[in-house]
Amino acid sequence: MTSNLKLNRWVEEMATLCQPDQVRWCDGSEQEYNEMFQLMLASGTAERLNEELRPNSYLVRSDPADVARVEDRTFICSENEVDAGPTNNWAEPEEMREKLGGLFAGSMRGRTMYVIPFSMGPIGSHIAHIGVQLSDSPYVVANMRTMTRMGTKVLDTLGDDGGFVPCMHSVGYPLVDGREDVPWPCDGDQKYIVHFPESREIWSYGSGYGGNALLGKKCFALRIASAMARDEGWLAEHMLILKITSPEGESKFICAAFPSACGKTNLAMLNPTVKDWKVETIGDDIAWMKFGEDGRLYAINPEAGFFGVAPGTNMSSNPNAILTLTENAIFTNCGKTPEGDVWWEGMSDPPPSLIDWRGNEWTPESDTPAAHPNARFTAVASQCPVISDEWQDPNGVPISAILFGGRRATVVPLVAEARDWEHGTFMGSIISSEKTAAAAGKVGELRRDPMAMLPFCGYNMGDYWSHWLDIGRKQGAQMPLVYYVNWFRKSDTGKFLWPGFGENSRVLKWVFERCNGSANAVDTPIGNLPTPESLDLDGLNVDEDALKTLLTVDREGWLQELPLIRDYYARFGDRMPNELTSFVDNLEKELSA
Ligand code: SAT
Ligand code: MN
Repeated sequence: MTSNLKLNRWVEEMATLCQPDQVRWCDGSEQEYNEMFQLMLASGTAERLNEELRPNSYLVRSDPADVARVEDRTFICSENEVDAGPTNNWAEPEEMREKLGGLFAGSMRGRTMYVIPFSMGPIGSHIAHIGVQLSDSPYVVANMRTMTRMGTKVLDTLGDDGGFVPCMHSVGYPLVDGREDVPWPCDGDQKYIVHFPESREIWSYGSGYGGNALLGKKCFALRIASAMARDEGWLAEHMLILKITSPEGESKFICAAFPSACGKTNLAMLNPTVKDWKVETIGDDIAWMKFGEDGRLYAINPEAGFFGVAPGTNMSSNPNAILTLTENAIFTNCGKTPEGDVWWEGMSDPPPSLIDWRGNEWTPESDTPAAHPNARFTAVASQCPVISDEWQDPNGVPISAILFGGRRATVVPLVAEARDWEHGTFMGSIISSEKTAAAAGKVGELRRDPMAMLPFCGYNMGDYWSHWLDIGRKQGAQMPLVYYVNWFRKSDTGKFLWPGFGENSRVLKWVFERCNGSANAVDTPIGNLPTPESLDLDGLNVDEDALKTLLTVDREGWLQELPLIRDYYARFGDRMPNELTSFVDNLEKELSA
């Protein structure tokens, strides 16, 4: 219970709607976390891992019909369709409310409704915001305790009249008419992940997995928060935050946005190969940025843990993630070794036999993977060996640079610096990854993912770009420098030209030195590119031809790409900001000159 009238009333109203057997207010304690796992052990949802190999950790297997975010079941229900824009699924809000009312009616019968108060960001930070999730899933309670600041302390901060984002969640599997419970209850056929951006509400039905169910993450911290940020003059972005420190002991903070499968968590925790430089982690997925009194953008990581993709994570791709997971971790849809530890593809040589993520016997000869490709780990950020001292600073950290990146085999160079914020907004708006292997000299089919926000922007993407431009107009010279990076350029024979991983620190170092005005660049039509001498290549084995490809402007390639950008922009109609369209025209002129 709380003294917050609005919260009490809402909880009562939702309990009346969902008809749980009981309502339980979560306090966020360790005891409560353990109790959730006792329940999950009893229901067959979770297994305890070997205490010696993986202390205080659990493996959970989901229903095969519930293994990832469901973008086609995700809706932005703004009053007007045009405010959701062409990149979101829109549904008429009143019709959707009626639909949800029907689905949630009685949806928690036979279960407990947990009240989960949580803070996105350090409690009491002026950049943080509070949400309250109601859920009938103990798995969600346990994960929310790791991923957010959760429990009684949040209610204390909320006080009598504090505001919160209501986040309604049910797995959609009421225990009625003698129906037995199952290890992973969900509604395989009917899933709805619904956002009302104007009234700032989230309603999620039918899934217990990841971003569908841990509503603080993508639903609140990105979709709803992006709409709040637009109205209130700040930024809610799908970005990691890292701290980089020079041998002289000077530190800067950098944000970076990448579409999925570009190694964002790896970059956030990278071990630099440039001598005596240090990189530390603030966040691996989301950044909220507000202006400080000095006019600079200050960022917090609204999350308190990592919910990362397990497959591919190993001691060379991301040692710091592996070390974060040594204890107190939740593993979902990973394989299980005979010794009682977890295993996933790309972790190490496959063991001779396993139980796979579906609970079946598995050997290296099996033609299905042991871990689901979207298998996940959940662990608190404080366990990361390279977590930065500032990661909980309520004032946030001042951002010097923002990186945008995609996965491009062709055209896009290793790094280009935007001339100014407006140009940087243009760069962010054209981020793309190749869907298909690109033929040499020809652009493959592209998947656009502007600012890596395609599935996460809670309103019209055209308006979102206008918001970015507005913010820059207000702050001008105080804005971070912006960069477009590409670790994935390939040769004509299909070989990666850049080694990536820890070697990406060479690009971070150049960015750092650009912010200080101490590294050189050449002005080109697509922005400022490093001179070969300005990029620290000491001890790196990249041949001269590769370097040339990585650091020159592919004029033909860019010219081929401009019509694709124009087509994409055209989708946004009159919501498309003219400034960005002008960049395409200017780029064409400069490239043809
Ligand atoms: O499942 S999450 O949305 O939390 C992670 C992701 O899909 O990016
Ligand atoms: Mn993400």
